[in-house]
Amino acid sequence: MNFKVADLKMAEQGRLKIEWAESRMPVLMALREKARAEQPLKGMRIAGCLHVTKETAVLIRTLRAAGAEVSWSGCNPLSTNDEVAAALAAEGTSIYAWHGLSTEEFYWCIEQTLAFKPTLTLDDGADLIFTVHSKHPELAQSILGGTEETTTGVQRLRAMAGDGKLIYPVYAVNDSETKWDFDNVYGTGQSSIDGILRATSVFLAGKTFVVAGYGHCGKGVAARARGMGANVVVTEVKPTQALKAVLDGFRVMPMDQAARIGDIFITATGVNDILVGRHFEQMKDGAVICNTGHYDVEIRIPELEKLSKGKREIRPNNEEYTLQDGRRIYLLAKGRLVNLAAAEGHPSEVMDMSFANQFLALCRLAKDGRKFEKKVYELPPEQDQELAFLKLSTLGIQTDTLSEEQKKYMMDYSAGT
Ligand code: XFA
Repeated sequence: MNFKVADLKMAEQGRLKIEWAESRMPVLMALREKARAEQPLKGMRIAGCLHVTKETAVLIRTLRAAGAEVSWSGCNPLSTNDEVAAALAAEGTSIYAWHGLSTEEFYWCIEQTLAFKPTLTLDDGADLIFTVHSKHPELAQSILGGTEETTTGVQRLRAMAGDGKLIYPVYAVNDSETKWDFDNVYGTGQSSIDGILRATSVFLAGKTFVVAGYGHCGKGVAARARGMGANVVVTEVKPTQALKAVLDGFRVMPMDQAARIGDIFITATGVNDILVGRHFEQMKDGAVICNTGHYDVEIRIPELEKLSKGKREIRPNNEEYTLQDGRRIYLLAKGRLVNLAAAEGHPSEVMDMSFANQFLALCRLAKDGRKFEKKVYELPPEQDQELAFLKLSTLGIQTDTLSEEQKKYMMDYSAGT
């Protein structure tokens, strides 16, 4: 038995979930059909350590259709969907993942995937690559390269490469425009609103909706909240970002002012202590507060606790805090990422782009990995264009193309102005 999952009997439910995701992931499906004929991953053994979700299952099926053998573990004990894991095991993927596994079990699962002597690795958070480096450096001899999905993972790998410690080449999939831009702006934008609605069922039209941080995530959330008729206020620290928010038509002010007028607050800064005691003291009765930025540090919950005389869970993912004077503040998802805790994370259509980048990165490594240095590589910008073009085609949308004369005009510097 080359798998360990919670319960194989869940496979049928898992298959339905995967099929639904497949119907929403046209780019990966198009790449799969092409790869079935061309077999770009023939002979490759891929070890993956990535959230076991229905979207990841679509990626795994694509890797296998392209000729690879695959061995998988989940990268987070809480993101594994047991039904999906069962479906993958039942169709012959060697997968070691179940919901809620312990840290010890997590590393056991990674060891199982490495026992299969991979030629390529795929990471989300770099745990697999780190395990190869620290425990099985000899495996690097037969590893052509790896990929990394996240910002944090890429940062760590760059630090390693800087110290000359990286023992095989890695593609920073995160840094592709069709990955982070679409994840952060469009994925986080929709899923955060989705989380707020599921946890509260509030009417957004006419509400004052305060977005802390106008980076990619904040920008996406602000745009979607406005689309639902909310009156959006942005808070920022960086002048260029604040100016962009102003020119995009949002009101910008310090949180000390916004705290008094907001109905709904969402933090998307990546920094700690964005909403703190003095803000809670000023908020209106009924204010809703949540976070879609960095873990659970953006809202200083201990201060909310201290200011409150009582709290109760009024709905799932929604805690009502009653302050000394009777005002109520509603904290969603305990200040953790509201789009993960109260909704379902990025929609499949968004993961389609990230995972298409993963797939093409692995194909590049299979073809040319031997020629690469032990560094962190970015994917070529042409790949972004190729994927965006594919996504547009699946939406039935065509664009204009430059004529030869236009291209010549653009390149010409002899004529002056
Ligand atoms: C769970 C993901 C994390 C799920 C799975 C089930 C549900 C919700 C935990 C994840 C990431 Cl840390 O998937 C989410 Cl019910 N994703 C990625 C994702 N988001 N990330 C929003 O959806 C991006 C990110 C995050 C959270 C970057 C940096 C820090 C935190 C994997 C995935 N998502 C699609 C799920 N659709 C059901 O496959």
